[in-house]
Amino acid sequence: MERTLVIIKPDGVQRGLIGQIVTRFEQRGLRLAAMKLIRIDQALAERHYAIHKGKPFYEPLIHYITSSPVVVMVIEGNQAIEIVRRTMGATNPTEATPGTIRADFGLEIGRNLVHGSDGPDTAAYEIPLFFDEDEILSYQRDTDRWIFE
Ligand code: IDP
Ligand code: MG
Repeated sequence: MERTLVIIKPDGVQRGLIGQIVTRFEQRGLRLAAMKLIRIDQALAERHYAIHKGKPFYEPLIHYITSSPVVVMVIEGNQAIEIVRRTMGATNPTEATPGTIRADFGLEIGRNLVHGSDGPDTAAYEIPLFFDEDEILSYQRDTDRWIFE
């Protein structure tokens, strides 16, 4: 099982899309291992987006992600990282395939609703930024045998 960090960004929360976005992941069969509503402060935003420091969109990105509460989740499943990324769609909603979250709910790259870790190393870095080990739950669902082969 792979774990990935997902964030419903401030626009998703403000626009009342938490339920619909969580549903996209739930209906695929992915399993929630952790979830909470938080406000990301400046220091946490800078750690989370450290890789983008110096890029032209960095300052607006930090402002955006700290501007209002977000929902953070740990989502798990076989190949969860890639499946979450493909469920979210391309970074720029203009290029995202219809049927993905970013295409179906978004228009602009700086308001693209969701974050998902982009690889195993990134997930291993990002998850502990947001969750203590005891906040991440290991459990089985009765439906798992109908979802995981
Ligand atoms: P990702 O979220 O699909 O992994 P990244 O390249 O890691 O995309 O960029 C992180 C976030 O920074 C994006 O989700 C988006 O919110 C923002 N971003 C990336 N590129 C641009 C840009 O060119 N203009 C404005 N915002 C951008
Ligand atoms: Mg990224």
